[in-house]
Amino acid sequence: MPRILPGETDIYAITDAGLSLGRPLEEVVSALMGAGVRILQYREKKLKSGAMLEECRLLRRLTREAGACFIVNDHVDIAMLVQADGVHVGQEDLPVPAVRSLVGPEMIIGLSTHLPEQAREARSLGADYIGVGPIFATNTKEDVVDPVGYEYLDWVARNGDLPFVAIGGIKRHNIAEVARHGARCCSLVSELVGAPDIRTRVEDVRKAMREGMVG
Ligand code: TZP
Ligand code: MG
Repeated sequence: MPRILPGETDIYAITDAGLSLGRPLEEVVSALMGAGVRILQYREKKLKSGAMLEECRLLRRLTREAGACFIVNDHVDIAMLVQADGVHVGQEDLPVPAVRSLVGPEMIIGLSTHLPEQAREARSLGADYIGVGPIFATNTKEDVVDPVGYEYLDWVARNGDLPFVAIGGIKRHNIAEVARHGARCCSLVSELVGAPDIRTRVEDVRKAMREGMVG
């Protein structure tokens, strides 16, 4: 089965247990997969490592069955243990070259960036794609940096040399505009996992994004 990479498909979903309206992770991720989402990141800041490992085993199975790319946030060890497709790190996490030395040449490494200098550096560090954001203010991430707005997104869309994923405060009402600024892959947390009807929400988000891509 061909591997889908971040940047190659419209929606990149990220889990958040606290925003999932009390529904079990399996239900949320099954709904995302059923709606055709093909990139999923496991992002969990509260659980103990053993519990995270169990959840990632489950998500590895669900994403594999759906033919989706599975990425683990922060936890390189767990990504390796469950044979995830990738791992995503921030500027304050383990440096990308150190992650690469652990995971080998095949695993996808994503790096969050907020500035042109960080985007320029990402390829030489060995990242395969970059996160670009937060585009807008968001309450989902606790230690989030100030919104970068469209200026940095425009810069990456014109000058970037890696696949990129826009993130931060992206909703169905603003995703067309984000797409108009050059994003071809958008990462959403609360807008997807917090939807009462996830399938309909994915359809709505996708439709809005396509409008931005053509308009
Ligand atoms: N990294 C930058 S912003 C963000 C992360 C993980 C959270 C985005 O969440 P939401 O709910 O889509 O604004
Ligand atoms: Mg991190």
